[in-house]
Amino acid sequence: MSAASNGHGHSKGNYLSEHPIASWLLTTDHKRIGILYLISISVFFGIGALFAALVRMELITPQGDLMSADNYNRAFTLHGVMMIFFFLIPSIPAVLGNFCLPLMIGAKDVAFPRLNLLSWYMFVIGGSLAVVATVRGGIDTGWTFYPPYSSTYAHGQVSLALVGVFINGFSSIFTGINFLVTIHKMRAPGLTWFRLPLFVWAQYATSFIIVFGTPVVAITLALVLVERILRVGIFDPALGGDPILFQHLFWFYSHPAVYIMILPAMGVISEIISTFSRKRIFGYEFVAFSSMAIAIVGFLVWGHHLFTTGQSIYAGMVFSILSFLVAVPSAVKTFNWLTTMYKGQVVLRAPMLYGLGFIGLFTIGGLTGLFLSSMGVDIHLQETYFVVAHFHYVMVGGAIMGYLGGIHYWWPKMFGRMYPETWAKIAALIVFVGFNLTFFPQFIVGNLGMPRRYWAYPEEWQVWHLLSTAGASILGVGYFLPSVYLVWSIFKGKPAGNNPWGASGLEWTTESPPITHNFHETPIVTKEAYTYDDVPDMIEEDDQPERKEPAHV
Ligand code: HEM
Ligand SMILES: [Cu+2]
Repeated sequence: MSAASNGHGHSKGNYLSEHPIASWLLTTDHKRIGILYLISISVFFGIGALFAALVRMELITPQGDLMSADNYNRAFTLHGVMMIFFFLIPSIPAVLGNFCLPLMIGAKDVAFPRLNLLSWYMFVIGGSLAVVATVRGGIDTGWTFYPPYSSTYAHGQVSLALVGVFINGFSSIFTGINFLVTIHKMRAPGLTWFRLPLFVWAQYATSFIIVFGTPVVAITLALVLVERILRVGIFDPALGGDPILFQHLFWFYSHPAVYIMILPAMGVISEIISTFSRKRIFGYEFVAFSSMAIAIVGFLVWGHHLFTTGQSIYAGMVFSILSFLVAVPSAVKTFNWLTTMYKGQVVLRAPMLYGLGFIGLFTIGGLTGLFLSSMGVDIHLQETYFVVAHFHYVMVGGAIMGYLGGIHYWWPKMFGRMYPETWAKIAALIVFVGFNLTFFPQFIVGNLGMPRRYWAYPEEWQVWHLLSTAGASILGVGYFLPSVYLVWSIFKGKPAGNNPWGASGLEWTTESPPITHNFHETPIVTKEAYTYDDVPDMIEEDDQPERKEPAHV
């Protein structure tokens, strides 16, 4: 099966070689689509971050003195909508999944390249509508769009934002279907299921959640729209509807959605830990199956968001126990990563620092989830900053750490250049410190009683908010730095070579940046994932790009 080589033997051209804008906007190359997502997602992240800064600035003082209450509501809503729907959910699958998945399984592209491009357009259109909604008056419902507020009382551009999120749902579903079919049908000869890299397993489990969950939220939000415009009673009790029904439908998707954000990050971490410990992940099969277990059990726990809605106490007990159950596969992964490092030769390069940061922060986030899953404790903590801290630990500390780790890990493959390692390490440390300073105080002030989504608060809590805002400023610097040195590296970085980390996956056997069709010859796989006997060593850390360029072809 290795006859696919002829035709593109020239090694000068790669997927970046052709420049006209149209060749990008009409591309069906999964690598280019990954880069398009990288750019558009970064823009949406920037907008979301701007509104986070506004929220934190308002909370420096106990009085609500920076914005009006209405504008504060709009600010945190836009922050949540942008970050959740247009950054966290698509980030790793759409950027790193699109770029790496076909390379990692030895394929030329995803199964449906044109559908892939369509997904990107729907994503950009959806995100733009949400931004337009804000510019034209704003939305103040919170990212959860709870009716009857969102369906009946909220003013402004709620409908437009709902349409944006709805369209984006299709983008998600198309990507999920694309990945499922690609992983089933397009693996290179010899690449059996249990030889797949764990990042591919994670994408597989994630795609499964996307395809089964997203239609539910899309239809739910469409129903809010119908109620809002046509006044049909679905969720608003004044019209004969049931607002708790909305919460069930919304969380049936949105709890699994938190795993859409975290599972891909876990996949990235598995790649990084293995590569920088130079060792097969301990208990590979357990790590692979724990992704599937999380995907399945994740669908059974949505009721832990409804403990205080008056749902039956027995239902609450079942949801509580099942929520505790999700901790098991998560703990399996963490245990196996630690065991992998324990027996490996750990090298602390930049991606590994992000990987270690992920493990620490995700552990705190996951464990505090157990507090919230205990019904009695949740009565006290519900709708407080404790919840805010919990989900930021998992989503910002976990998912974004994983995303940044993955970007740093695959960057040399994507652009063929190395970034200045020292800067990357400094940024990783700043992010870690800034993150903890921002969100740890929120556990405390939440436990003291500070409700979420309030723009003013009693004076004695100011110190916690001050710490938090100071931390957010540091965190901001930490996030900004990579955008500087990474872009710099595209133009000035040292050539990376095919496999700078001495990693073992198929993506490292082709050129950096890869040629348009990925491989000169279809690779044939004869080994398990993560075998390091016959891969080159990691290149030395070297921060002086002025030095002689290595004499590669
Ligand atoms: C693995 C990644 C996780 C992510 C990304 C995540 C994310 C979130 C988010 C976004 C919320 C807030 C939703 C809102 O806006 O109201 C939340 C709340 C909650 N999470 Fe998690 N979570 C994760 C893990 C867990 C785990 C492992 C558990 C339990 C075992 C858990 C239990 C809860 C509970 C009970 C709440 C509701 C708290 C309340 O509203 O009172 N979470 N989580
Ligand atoms: Cu949940």
